[in-house]
Amino acid sequence: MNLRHLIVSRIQSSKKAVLAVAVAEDAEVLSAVTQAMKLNLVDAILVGHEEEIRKVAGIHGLDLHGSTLIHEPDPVLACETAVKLVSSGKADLLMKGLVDTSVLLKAVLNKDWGLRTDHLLSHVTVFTVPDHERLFFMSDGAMNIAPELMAKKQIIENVLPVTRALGLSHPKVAVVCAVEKVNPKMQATLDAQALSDMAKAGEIVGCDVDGPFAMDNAISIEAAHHKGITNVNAGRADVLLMPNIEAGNILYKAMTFLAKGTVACVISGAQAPIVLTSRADDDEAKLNSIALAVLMTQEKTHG
Ligand code: COD
Repeated sequence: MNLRHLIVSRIQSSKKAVLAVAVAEDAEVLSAVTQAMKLNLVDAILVGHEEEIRKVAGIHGLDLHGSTLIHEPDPVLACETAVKLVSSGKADLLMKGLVDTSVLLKAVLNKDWGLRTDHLLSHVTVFTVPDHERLFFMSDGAMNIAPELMAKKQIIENVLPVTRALGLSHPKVAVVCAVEKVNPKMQATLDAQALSDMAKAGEIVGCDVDGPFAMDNAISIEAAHHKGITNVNAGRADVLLMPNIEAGNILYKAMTFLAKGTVACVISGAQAPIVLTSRADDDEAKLNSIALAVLMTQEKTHG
């Protein structure tokens, strides 16, 4: 399955989105942004050290034609400028460049000029892996460090606009733990039971929520049968809700670096979609993520 083709094929609007890039002086970021411009997905506003941006583009033969450059050499101020471009309506999307995730997210969460809403913000990853003809969604591997029960509920809710945008209107969410049975000593399993109960009581809508599941019986029907798990959704998860940022981030890196998976990521729940990939991700992951964020602008809400 070609993730980029799938995402791009679902973009209906022919109007380009305006993408504000915070600290744009990075080869992979500029490569992804210039490719997105060539695909007519975006017009870019590149905020950062102008001379460095031009130098990096020159070294890698990247054509910045059509982009606007704003010189702001200080990374914290570059994040502020890029966030304000979005919150003021001058740009539709935000993208992280060569800057620590937490620096950009602190700007995003600024109470006066950030991109907060009355909902939690969280990071959603879509990935495909060779030999599996299906999409997997995973959250949260990059923003919420140790979410408590009600934060996990909102993390699930933030995944739903992303699954909908990719054609899954009622996904199956697996609350992933270390084991598939509730163990009072493992908070994640108690949360899983509570989230599953909330969904059954209609407090989480638009998806099935089941758990606790271990990773194997969340995604493999055979593993679920082998363990005698009778839940009809066992082994069929579309969405993997991870217990904390470590588990989510490790799964993300394992899928990309070990399983040769393809990913696209977005922060959901903010006033606008935010492209936030790991600095180690290649330009393909970054381009896929820009395309996903453009697709998300078609959704009425971003979370
Ligand atoms: N959604 C909405 N509001 C939030 C969120 C959220 N996910 N997180 C915090 N807030 C609000 C709080 O309610 C509060 O009003 C304010 O923001 C500050 O909250 P703190 O003090 O808990 O948060 P910060 O500013 O110290 O940190 C927020 C970060 C998102 C920066 C922090 O959680 C973080 O560093 N996350 C991990 C980022 C990271 O390193 N990822 C690496 C993998 S790529």
